[in-house]
Amino acid sequence: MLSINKKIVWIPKAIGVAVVGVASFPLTVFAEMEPSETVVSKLEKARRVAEEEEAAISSENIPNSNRLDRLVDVSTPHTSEGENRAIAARLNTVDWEAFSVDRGVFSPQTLDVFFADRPNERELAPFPDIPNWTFDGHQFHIAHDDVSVPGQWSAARPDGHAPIGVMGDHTHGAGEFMFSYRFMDMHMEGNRDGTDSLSNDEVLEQFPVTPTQMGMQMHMLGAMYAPTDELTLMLMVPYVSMEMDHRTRSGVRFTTNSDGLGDISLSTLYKIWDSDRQRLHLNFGLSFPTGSIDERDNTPAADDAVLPYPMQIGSGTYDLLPGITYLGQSEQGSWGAQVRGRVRLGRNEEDYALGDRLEANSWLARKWTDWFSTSVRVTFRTWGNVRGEDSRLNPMLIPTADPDRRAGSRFDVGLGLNLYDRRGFRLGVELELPIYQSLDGPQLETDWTMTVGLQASF
Ligand SMILES: [Cu+2]
Repeated sequence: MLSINKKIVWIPKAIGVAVVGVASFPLTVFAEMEPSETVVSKLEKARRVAEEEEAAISSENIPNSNRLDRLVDVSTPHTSEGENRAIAARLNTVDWEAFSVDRGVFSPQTLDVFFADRPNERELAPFPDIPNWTFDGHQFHIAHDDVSVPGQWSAARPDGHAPIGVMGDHTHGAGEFMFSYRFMDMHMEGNRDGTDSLSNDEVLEQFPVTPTQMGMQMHMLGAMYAPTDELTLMLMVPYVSMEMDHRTRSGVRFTTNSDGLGDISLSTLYKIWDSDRQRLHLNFGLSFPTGSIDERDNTPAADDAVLPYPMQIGSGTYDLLPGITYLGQSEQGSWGAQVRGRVRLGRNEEDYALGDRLEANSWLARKWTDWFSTSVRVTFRTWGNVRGEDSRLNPMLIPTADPDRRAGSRFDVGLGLNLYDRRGFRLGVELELPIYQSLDGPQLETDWTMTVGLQASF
């Protein structure tokens, strides 16, 4: 049986609350370990009663075969991931029906676990939907998107994923899926040459037209699947919309818009190291030219004019996406670093290629509770000028049409928070603010980038 010196108390949920009476709760598996009434407040009981009624509706779905005494194994610490997986599997086949007969009252739908050393922290999770259970001799880990193993990195915590603005930061355990949605909002206002700000009038001394501000919104759908513990596949589908405001020398203001499906990418993430709560994986992806490079809009110069480089949705090229990611974790928090590149292969149909890009990230996250963490990230980005030239554009008219005024580099600081629900849902928010940027200008400077994302693992 569960070893008593571990002081684990399993509190079964009651189906027949009405029959047994609220006052009889909590029933414990082991009579000698009954927690005091203060552990479960009256409020908590009332909430449970409501949950019982819900759970009872679908309570026919009871796993069969093994006896509860299979739980005996989990009181022993296990060190290998394989052993823990085996235990996880066994817990999923416990005969909760038999348990309920033995103990009188039990709902198979939900399992509550109290830790004697942390009596106010209750682990509540639906059962038998949880695929991964582990026990490290001290506490239970109820993990949905990864198996939590002592001494090893775990995704089953709020800081188990990087700040939401980081892509391809984590791999998954074999057989896991993840779906994600991110919304990114970027605002650029004012021009800059090198690190110096330029007024609109200063830009208009060099060009007949200047961009004054630009907004970019991106909806990014992501899917991840891990065929093995080492290999994770990732698909990313962006939808982009952009808006750019301009002023001409004669004082005319106008706005151009573009939107559409961006460049879809398919990546592989390959874990090459996993020990001492640290991980390392290689990122390797390919971006496909699914985004348009023929976006047009009306301008004072021409109706239905081809829009300049930064207003095009796609690159028009196949891009290689190499990278390497390092992750580390402690009880209090996590950290990581990632270097990613985007290398354009050849030139597109208009005989140009956007500049290659390099992005280096490092972040530090503090886990405040089991469900909440905050993060600080520093990112360095550098990108090149356009190679070749889109012959449909006039680079003398506006700086955004000049292939040699596209490069730059920037340091950003990102402040983020992650919320985690142990059923496998996450919500992340991150605000990135530039602390340094140097641009081949005149070029619009970035003011802020906001990313909000939802992730669900199965
Ligand atoms: Cu994922």
